[in-house]
Amino acid sequence: MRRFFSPRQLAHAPLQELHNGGFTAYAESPARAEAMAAALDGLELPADQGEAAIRRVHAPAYLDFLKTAPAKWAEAGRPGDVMGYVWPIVGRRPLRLSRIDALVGQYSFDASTPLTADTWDAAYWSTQSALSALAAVQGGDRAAFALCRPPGHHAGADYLGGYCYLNTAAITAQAARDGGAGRVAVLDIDYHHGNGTQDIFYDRGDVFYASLHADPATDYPFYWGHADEQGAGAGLGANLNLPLPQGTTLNGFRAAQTTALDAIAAFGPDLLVVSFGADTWEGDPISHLKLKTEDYSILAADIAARGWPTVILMEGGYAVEALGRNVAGFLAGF
Ligand code: SP5
Ligand code: ZN
Repeated sequence: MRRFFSPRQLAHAPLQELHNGGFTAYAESPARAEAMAAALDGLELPADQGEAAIRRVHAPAYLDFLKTAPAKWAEAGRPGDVMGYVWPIVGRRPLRLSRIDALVGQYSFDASTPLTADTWDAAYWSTQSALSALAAVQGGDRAAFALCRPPGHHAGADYLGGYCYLNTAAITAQAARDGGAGRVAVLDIDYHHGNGTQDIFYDRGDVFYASLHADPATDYPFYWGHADEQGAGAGLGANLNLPLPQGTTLNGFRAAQTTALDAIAAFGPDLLVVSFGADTWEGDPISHLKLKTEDYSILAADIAARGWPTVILMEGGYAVEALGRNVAGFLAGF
């Protein structure tokens, strides 16, 4: 299986995130990608396909914000990384504010996703890795992998959050649609609900979103990922959330994944995008599921057995020391 990664994805390195009332070291560190890259042989550099596919998903004003916020922050005399402290509530009036604090509140939903001067470039190359993996599958490969970092599934059309800036899965799914795939499914098996991906496709019937994740009643991102979120309008029935209790082991996870795969089979996709997170591992420092390293090859084999052309994208996973073998095991199982 071909696999893509650019070292330019490493430069993004926020110092800290707000967590439980205090600042802690940023969990989504460059060391994650270095550990995965060290465990995977044959990594290829992605081609530069430009911003067109990104602009099919993200709002122009949001992309301008990602590119210009670090300079505005520095101009305002602020130290450290860009981070919001005031957020508009849902249903905000469309005010045209320009102060950096107002902008970062408008375009984000948490205080654990700082922007640095290197964030845009790293996030851009993360999307290019995803698009190169898609190109390999469009060219006839059975499957391909992109070592996406920063991750993407929490980012919406016009907001960042959850360590995510550009939604690689949504960009890939939309690019597949634009490339001729009639129906695309996204299977999200990161520990967290992919609220951004859900939001982007919520009212569409051509992209099916299915997610296994820790119950948002107990886990981030809290406000999305509940079982009653089933899509709207033309997308009603094309969104499937399968919340899992903390402590779930392989049997429970595998059964839920089979439920998701059966629903995707009924939808009948031409292409599958997998948002793969290794933060479901038993030793993950910020998560509470109990998958073992050897479980990942079993889960991947279950997905592969369905036979769909598949683009696998990296999302979360924060146990740096175990990340390489967990990802390598998943790809080997596929
Ligand atoms: C892509 C992805 O997995 N995003 C997860 C975002 C979760 N953020 C909320 C949890 C914050 C936990 N912070 C722990 C910091 C330890 N230094
Ligand atoms: Zn996650």
